[in-house]
Amino acid sequence: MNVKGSSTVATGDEPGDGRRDRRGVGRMRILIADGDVTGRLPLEALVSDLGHSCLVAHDGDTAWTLLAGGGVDVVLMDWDMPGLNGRELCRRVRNEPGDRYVYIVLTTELDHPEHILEGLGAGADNYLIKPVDPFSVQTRLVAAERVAAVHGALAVTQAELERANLELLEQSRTDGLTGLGNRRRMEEDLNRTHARAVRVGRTYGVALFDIDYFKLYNDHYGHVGGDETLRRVAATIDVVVRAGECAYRYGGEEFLLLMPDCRPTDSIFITGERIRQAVLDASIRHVARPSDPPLVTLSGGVSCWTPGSPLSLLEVLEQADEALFDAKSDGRNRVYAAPSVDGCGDLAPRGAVGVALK
Ligand code: GH3
Ligand code: MG
Ligand code: MG
Repeated sequence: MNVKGSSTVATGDEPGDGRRDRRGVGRMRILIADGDVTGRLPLEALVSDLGHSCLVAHDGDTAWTLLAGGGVDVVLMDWDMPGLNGRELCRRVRNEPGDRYVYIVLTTELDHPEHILEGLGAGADNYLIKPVDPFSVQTRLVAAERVAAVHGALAVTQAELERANLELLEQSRTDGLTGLGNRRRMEEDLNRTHARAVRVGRTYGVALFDIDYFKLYNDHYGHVGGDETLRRVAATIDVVVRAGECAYRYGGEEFLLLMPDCRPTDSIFITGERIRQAVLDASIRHVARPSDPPLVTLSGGVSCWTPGSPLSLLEVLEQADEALFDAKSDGRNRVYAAPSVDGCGDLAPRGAVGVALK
C-alpha cells in the first residue's frame, strides 16, 4: 500500500489531541492525499511546520483506507488523484457516520476553478489553489480547527443527550419504590416473550405473587413501614431471580415473575416455591396477621404457555391469577399451579399446597 507517515510528524505528545504548541496552533492529524509529489511535498512541509502531524497518501484508495481507520481531523485532497478521485472520496467521507468531523480542503490547479464548486457541492469545506502559499494553508487550518472544536462539542452534547434519554427510558420502566421493572416494562416483556414463544415454539412461565394480609400490615406498622417492607420483599425476590428471569411490581403488593424459555414446566412451580420460601426466610415480622406464622408471607399462582397451547397471554395471566386466588382461599403462604402447568406431578396438584409454615 502506498502509505507513509511523514518524517516531519511533530515529536512529543500524541497527534490530534487538540493541544496547542508555542504558536497557539492546535495540533491536528492531517492527511495529505495527492498523487503528485510536487503538490504533496510543500503541503507536508507547511503542515508539519505549523505543528500538526501528517499522514500521506499517494492515491485515493490509500487515502480512503487511512480515513476509514479514523483519527483524521483534516484531509487536504487533490481533486484528480489516481484511484478514487476527490469527488468519490468526499462522498464517502460525508456518508460515513464517523465519531468526528473530517474537515475537507480541496486542492486544485489554478486553471480548474470548476473543480472548486463541484468539490464544495460534493462535501468539501474549503479549497486551496496550487501552488499553495503558507498563509492560505494556515488560514484553512485555523478554520478547520474551529469547525472541529464545534463538532467535538456537539458530539459531546449528543452523547450526553443519548445517555440522558437512555436513563429516562430506564426510569420510565422502573418502579420507583422497589426498583423492579414496572407494569409498563412487564407488559412489553410479556408481549415480546409470548410472541417469541409462539413463533419459535418455546415454553414460558409466569408466577403472580401477592403479599398476605398487607392491609393489616399497613394498619399495624404504618404506611411508611409498609413501603419499607415492599422494598424488602422486592429485594428478596430480586436476589432469588435467576439469569433470564425477570421480576416486576405488578401493582400494589403484587409481583410478577416472568420465566422465559423454561423447561420442564415443573420448574415453573419450583421457582415460584423458591420465591415464596425466600420471602418467608427473610423473617419480616408481621404480628398483626390473624394466622401463623407472624411473618410477612406470599401467596402465589403459576401458569405457563407451552408450544401448541391455545391460551392467549391474557389467559395465561388469568390462570395464574385464579391459582393465586385459590392459594389465598386455602389459607395463604402457598403457591398453586394452574392447569396449564402440567408435569408438576406430586409437587403441586391443584388444591394441594407448596406450604412451609413456620
Ligand atoms: P390478602 O392476604 O388477601 O392479599 O390481603 P391484603 O390485605 O394483602 O389485600 P388487600 O387487597 O385488602 O390490601 C392490599 C393492601 O396493600 C392495601 C394497600 O394499602 C396496600 N398497598 C398497596 N400498595 C401499597 C404501597 O405502595 N405502599 C404501602 N405501604 N401499601 C400499599
Ligand atoms: Mg393484592
Ligand atoms: Mg395482599
